[in-house]
Amino acid sequence: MAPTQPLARRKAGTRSALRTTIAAAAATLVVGTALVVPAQAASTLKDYGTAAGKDIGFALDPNRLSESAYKSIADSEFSLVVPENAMKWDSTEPSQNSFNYSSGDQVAQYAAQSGKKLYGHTFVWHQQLPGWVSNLSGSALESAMKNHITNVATHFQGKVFSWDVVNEAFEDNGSRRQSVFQQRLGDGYIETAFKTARAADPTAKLCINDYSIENINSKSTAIYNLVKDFKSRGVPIDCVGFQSHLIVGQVPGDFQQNLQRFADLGVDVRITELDIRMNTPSDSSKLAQQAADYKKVFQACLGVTRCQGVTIWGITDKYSWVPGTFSGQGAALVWDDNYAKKPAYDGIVSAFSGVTPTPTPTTPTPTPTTPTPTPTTPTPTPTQTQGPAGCQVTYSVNQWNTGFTANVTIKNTSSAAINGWTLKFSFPSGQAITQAWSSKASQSGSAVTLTNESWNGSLPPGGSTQIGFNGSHTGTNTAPSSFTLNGTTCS
Ligand code: G2I
Repeated sequence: MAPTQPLARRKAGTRSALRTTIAAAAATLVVGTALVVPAQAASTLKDYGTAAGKDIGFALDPNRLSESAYKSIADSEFSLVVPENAMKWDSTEPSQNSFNYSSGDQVAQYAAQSGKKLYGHTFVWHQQLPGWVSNLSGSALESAMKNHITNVATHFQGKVFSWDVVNEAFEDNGSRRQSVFQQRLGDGYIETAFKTARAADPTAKLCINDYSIENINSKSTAIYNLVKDFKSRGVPIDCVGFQSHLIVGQVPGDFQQNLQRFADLGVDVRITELDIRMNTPSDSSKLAQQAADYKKVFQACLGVTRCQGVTIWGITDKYSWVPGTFSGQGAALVWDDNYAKKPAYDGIVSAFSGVTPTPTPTTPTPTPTTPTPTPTTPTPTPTQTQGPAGCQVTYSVNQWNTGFTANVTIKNTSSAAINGWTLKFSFPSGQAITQAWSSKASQSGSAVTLTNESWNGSLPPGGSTQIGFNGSHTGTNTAPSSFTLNGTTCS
């Protein structure tokens, strides 16, 4: 999974006692200081997407950005952001002609500052529609709809590159949903909405978006026919969004074929709201199936040139909309309640087989605190739940003359959840950690102890987490030959 080559595990050479003493002293001095050498982080979903020419998006609730684990995944893993709720009608125009962009602007600001594409969601939808809209009739409703689209599109022009213009306009049987727009304006309202959006922002891509259209069925065919009709009459439409709120084990076999038939009409396609739910609680077999399902969805997009990318409807299971809507279901996203990567993450990465990720160089955030004193006695291992089989550690480095960055993946290969972990190993050739991220590091002589942060301590069966550190070496940088996790030797 990691782009860097794992160092060959060579037998540690003998080192003089003097050198060990010096290295240990150096470790004591430098732990907690920042190196100025830019480090290269492990590959992220965004890196794979960039290399494959696909956007990797997520739905953002800007209120969660104050949570550091949320923000750090948002920052590093995605190239596109869509507001989960912040640009919907009830947020942007809660009372008639009185526009409120505070939440939407927060999302736009985050997109700009984190270098992500901003996808707009959504102008016309029967849900999250303020009551005043439903009280209008006939031409007043049409004017209000046009006014809404024009104002919101104009406000975000140059920031939002693509809009869901109309959302969920069809029923499963392919008939029009009897929304207030359909009932009072008739079939033509979709066309009116698209024309209004094009006039307001001629630069934005305009999409129709819906759920349960991932396979070839009555509903997707109704949208297919609408797109075909719009294209033949010159009504503006650029893209179709396939929400993909799916169920574990039920990814349609004809997903790619369905995406392709839309692409062949001359529109872009995109997976816009992906999540794959299961009956809770999760277990290792459901999580493995979910990983295979995420892989299948990404493969469907990768197999279609006009598929622009995949957006996941959130980051952590903790904040997913699913349990609130489908009682007894959830665990639908890629990171669990504690921000640990689920097997789905590796499932997605495996969909990119053959793609060499475009690395994201990052400079590690300097540790703001005073150096962590090197403990002289080993840190006691807290009581852990440890399954029978144990753990797997992947250790890879990027190195230069006297420094290196290590990326370490810790995987729980046991059948029990790990709640809190301590990883221990020895440096064989006098290396010293200078700065660690995603774990708390201490070093005593050659012995290194890394313990979880509050947000990555839980590793479900099959779950993994990535941590990293910068270090110094004296010319030889032999990789540690063995690791223990909570006292168990890892493979
Ligand atoms: O329902 C899942 C998605 C289906 N496709 C369109 C999407 O826009 C929709 O997203 C969900 C959001 O994920 C939820 O967060 O849309 C829901 C509304 O239909 C959103 O839920 C709402 C709650 O219903 C409100 O009570 C709450 O105030 O989220 C609001 C903000 O947290």
